[in-house]
Amino acid sequence: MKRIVALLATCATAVGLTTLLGPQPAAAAAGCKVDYTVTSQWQGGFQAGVKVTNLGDPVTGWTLKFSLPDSGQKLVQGWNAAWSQSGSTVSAAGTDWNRTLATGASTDLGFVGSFTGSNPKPSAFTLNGVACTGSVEEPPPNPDPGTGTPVGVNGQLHVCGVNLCNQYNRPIQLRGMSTHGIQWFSKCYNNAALDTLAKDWKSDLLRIAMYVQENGYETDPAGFTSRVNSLVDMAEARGMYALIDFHTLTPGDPNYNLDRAKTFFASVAARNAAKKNVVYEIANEPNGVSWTAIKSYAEQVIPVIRAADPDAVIIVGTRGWSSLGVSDGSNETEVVNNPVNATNIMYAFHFYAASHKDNYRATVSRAASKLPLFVTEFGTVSATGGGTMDRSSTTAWLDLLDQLKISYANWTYSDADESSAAFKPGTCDGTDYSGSGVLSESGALLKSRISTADSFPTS
Ligand code: IDC
Repeated sequence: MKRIVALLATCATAVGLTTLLGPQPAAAAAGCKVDYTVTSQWQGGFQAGVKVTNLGDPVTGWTLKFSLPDSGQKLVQGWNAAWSQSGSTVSAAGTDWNRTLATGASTDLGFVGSFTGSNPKPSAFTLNGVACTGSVEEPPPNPDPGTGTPVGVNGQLHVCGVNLCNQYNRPIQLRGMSTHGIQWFSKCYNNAALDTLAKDWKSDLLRIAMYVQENGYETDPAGFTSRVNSLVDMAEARGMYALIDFHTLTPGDPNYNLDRAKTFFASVAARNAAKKNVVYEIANEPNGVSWTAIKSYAEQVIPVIRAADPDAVIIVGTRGWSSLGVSDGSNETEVVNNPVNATNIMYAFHFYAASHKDNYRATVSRAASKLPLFVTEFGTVSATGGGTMDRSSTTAWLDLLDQLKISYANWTYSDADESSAAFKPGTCDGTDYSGSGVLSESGALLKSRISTADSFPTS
C-alpha cells in the first residue's frame, strides 16, 4: 500500500507592528512543507518517508514534531535524524550532516512504525514549533518513465531502513561490476569497455577498486586519486553509479591506513560532492581485526566524508573479509549490537560462491532484516579468485540478493588470467568488448544476470 500526502504550510509570521509602539524587530520568516509517504506496509508495521522542506529563513538546528493517530501507532526506528517518541508525539531532530537547512532545502527522513487496527497518517507536523499544515499535493511528476539511465532515474541515493532507496524514497537494487585493481588493469577501463558495460550489460554501477597496498594508492596518492576521479566521471557520463572502493586487503586492519583514508576521502568527497552517482566504500575487507577496531576506523573516516559530501551513502566493511564476521567464527550480531554511530550508511558483505555457501546465505537472510547490506564484491568462483565457477551456488546467491533487493558488484570486469574475470585474457589489448567470444564463463553468466531490465520505482 502506498499513499502520498503532502502537507503544505506557509506559516505567516505575525509581526506585531503598531504605530504607538513603533516598529518591532521582524521575526525570522518561517515555513515548512512535509511530504509524508507510506513506502511499504505489512501486518502490524509500516515504513514511511518524511521529506521536510524549509520554506522559511535558513535554520541551523531543527526539530520536526508530529502526532501519531490514536490507533496504537508507535515509532520503532527512525533514520537521518535523532528520533524519539513521548506519548503520541514523535520528534526528529536534525543530525550532524542535515542540521542546517537553507531556504528551500529539504532533507529526507524516514521511520519504521508499528500499528494496530488501521494506519491513518500522522498529523500536526511542526518544524521548530511552526506548523506545517495545509493542502494535499499530488506526488511529484515523474521526470523519467524508467527509460533513462540508472542515475537519471534514481538520482541521489540514500539509506532508508535496511534498504538502499532512490530519489522517490523507494527501495532499489543496483547490479553491476567491480574493476580489478586499477594499478594493474587500467587498460580495461577505457571508453569502449565502459560503453559496453553501460549499454550492453546495462550495468547500474562501476565499483572502482583502488588498492592501497600492492603498488596501489600508497605509491602515488595524487595519481591514484586522479585516476579514481576520472573513472567517476566516466561512470557518470554513462549514467552509472560509481562505488569508490578504498581497497584495503593486506594488512587487514584498516587502521593501518587511517591517515591515508582520511586524506584520500577528504579529497574525493570534496571533488565529487555535487555528483549524484558516488557511493563511498571505506574499507574493502578488514581481516584479522576486531569489529571494534573496524567501527573505530569507520567513525573517524565517515565524518571526513560527511564534512565534504553530506548526503552520500557510505559503506563500511565488516570483519572476516567483509563476511559480517562469519569467516572469523562470528556473525552479524556483533554489528547489530554495536552498530557504527552514523546515519546513511550500509555494511559490506562479500562472498565467493564456490567457497561460501548455505551458512553464509543464512547469515545474509537473517542480517538483511536488521542491517542495510551491500554486496560490494563477490565472485562466482573460489575465494582465491580462481578455480571452477560454481553456477548453482552463484545462482542461489543472486536469486537471494534479488529477492532481498541487495545491490551487488561482481569481481571482476577485467581480462585477468583468473576464472573470476569476465573477459578472456588479452581482451583488453583489443577493441572488442561486446562480442560473446570475449566473455569468460563467469562473464557470460554475470552479463545475463545484470543485463535484464531494471524496474526502478519512480513514484
Ligand atoms: C585478488 C585478485 C588477484 C590478486 C589478489 C591479491 O583477483 O589477482 O593477486 O587479489 O591482490 C578478495 C579481495 C580481492 C581478491 C579477490 C580474489 O577483495 O582483492 O582479488 N578476493 O581473491 N576477497 C575475497 C576474494
